[in-house]
Amino acid sequence: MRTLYARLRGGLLAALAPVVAAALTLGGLSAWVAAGAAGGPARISVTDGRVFLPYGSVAETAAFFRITNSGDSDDVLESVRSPRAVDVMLSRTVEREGANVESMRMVESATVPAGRRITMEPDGLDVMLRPKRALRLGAEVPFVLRFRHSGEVRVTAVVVRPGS
Ligand SMILES: [Cu+2]
Repeated sequence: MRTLYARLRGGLLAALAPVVAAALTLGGLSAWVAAGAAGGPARISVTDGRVFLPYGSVAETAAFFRITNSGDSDDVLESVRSPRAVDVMLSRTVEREGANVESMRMVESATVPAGRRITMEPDGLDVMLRPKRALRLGAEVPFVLRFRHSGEVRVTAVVVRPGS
């Protein structure tokens, strides 16, 4: 999503750079609960779905979710789809070491370790998509996230202004 946010964030980038670097180092992971007894299954919940309202005539946008694994085994997000969008794919923005340059690449999957939470964000993991029809602020867009062990999780994401 780097190109879409470049204009928006241009003025803020200098101030935000140290924070962004720290977030990337953590890889979007944060501790959720202490690891419990070994051997239990993954327990996945998906919350806080958001889709950025596309800019003007730009067709592509991004969606973000918070994925919590409160179980005892890792799980893997393998795909995302939506009946309201095409070209839905996982992507990750990476900052090249020392180069002060960000680039985005598609990724096949994202591991959600046991006892951890992944928070998607514009400078980390996100879901790229191309809405079939124009999105309206506040509308709810349905998504299906498919996990290797937990199967399909249906969630809705609210259309919000980029950055919120
Ligand atoms: Cu992206």
